[in-house]
Amino acid sequence: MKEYSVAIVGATGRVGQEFLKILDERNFPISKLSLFASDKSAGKTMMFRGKEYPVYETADDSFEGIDIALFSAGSDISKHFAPIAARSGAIVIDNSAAWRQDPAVPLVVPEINPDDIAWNNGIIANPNCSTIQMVVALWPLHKVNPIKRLVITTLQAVSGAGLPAIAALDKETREYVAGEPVVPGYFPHQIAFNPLPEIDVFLEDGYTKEERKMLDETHKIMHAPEIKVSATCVRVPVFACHSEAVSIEFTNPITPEEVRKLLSDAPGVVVQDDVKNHVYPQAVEAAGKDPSYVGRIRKDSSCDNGIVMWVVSDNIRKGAALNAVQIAECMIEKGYIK
Ligand code: L14
Repeated sequence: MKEYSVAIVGATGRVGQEFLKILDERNFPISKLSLFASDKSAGKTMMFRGKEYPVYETADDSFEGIDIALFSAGSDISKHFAPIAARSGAIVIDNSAAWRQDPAVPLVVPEINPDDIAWNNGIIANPNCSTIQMVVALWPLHKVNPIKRLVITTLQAVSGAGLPAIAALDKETREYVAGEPVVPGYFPHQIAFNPLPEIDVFLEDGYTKEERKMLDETHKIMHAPEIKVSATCVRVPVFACHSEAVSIEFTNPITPEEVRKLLSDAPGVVVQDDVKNHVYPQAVEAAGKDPSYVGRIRKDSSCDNGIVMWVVSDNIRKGAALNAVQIAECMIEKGYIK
C-alpha cells in the first residue's frame, strides 16, 4: 500500500492529540509524520506508534514534501498557512472556520457529500462539530423526505474549546466541591454547574457565530439552502461529547418508526432508542467512540410532519479529528492524493 507524508498543524492541542490516536487506530498509511504547533509548544515531543516525534514551530517552509496536512490550530493559523501548504503541493484538511464558507473550498462530511472533494483547490474544510454530528443523522432522512425547518438546542462539551477549557472545568469543579470560591478559569463566567448560552462571538442579529455555522454549514454540506435553521448553542459542564435536541419539520408525513428504520441503516449513525429501558444516547457513553448516536425519536407535537430527536457524539472525534481523517481516507480511495 502506498504511504503518505503527513503533517499535523496544532499537534499538541486537544484535536491534535486525537489525530495521532485516530491515525494509529485506523492504520493510516504514513511514510513520514511531521508535527507542528505554536512557538510555545515547539520543542515538546509526542509519541506515535511507539516512537517519539519532535514538535516544531509552524513555518512557511514546513510543508515541502508533505502530501497531507491536517490543520487544527485556529482560524488565523489556517488563513496564513493553509494556502502556503496547498501551494507546496499538500492537500490541506482544515478544522478551523477560516475556509468553510469560501466558495472555492469544499465543506465535506464523507457520508454525505464525498463528491464535493473533486473540486478542491488543495484545501478542504472540515465542518463545525455540532453541525457534523447532526447532519450525518439528517441526511438519510432528508434524501427521502426533504427537510423544511430545523430548531436545535445544543449542549456542548468544554473539550471543543481545547485543553485550557478542559482544565478550567476541572479546576472550577474542585473549587466548588472544596467549598472555595469558584473563579472562572477560561470562559467569560463560571462553567462548573452553570450552562452558558455563548459559544464563539455574538453577531449583529443576536445569534452567536456557532449558531450561525449550524445554518450556513448545513446548507453547504447538504446542498440545501432552502432549509430554515434556528439554533441555540449552549456550553455545558461536560468534558466530552456534544448533545443536541433537534426538531425537524419535513415536507411530507413521517413516523418515528420510519425515522428509526432509516437511521438504523445509515452510515456513521447508531440508534439507541428504547425509553422503557432508559436507553438513549449519553455523553459519558459516546466519549471516545466514532458514531453519532440518536435516540428519543418522537413525533413533534407542535407541528405537522415533525420529528424531535436527541443526538450525541464525541465532538473531538466525528466532530473534528475523525471526520478529517475520513476525508483523507476518502481522497486516497478516490485517487486524489498522489
Ligand atoms: O467552528 O466547542 O470548529 O468551542 C471549534 C470550537 C466550534 C466550537 C469550530 C467549541 C469551533 C468549538
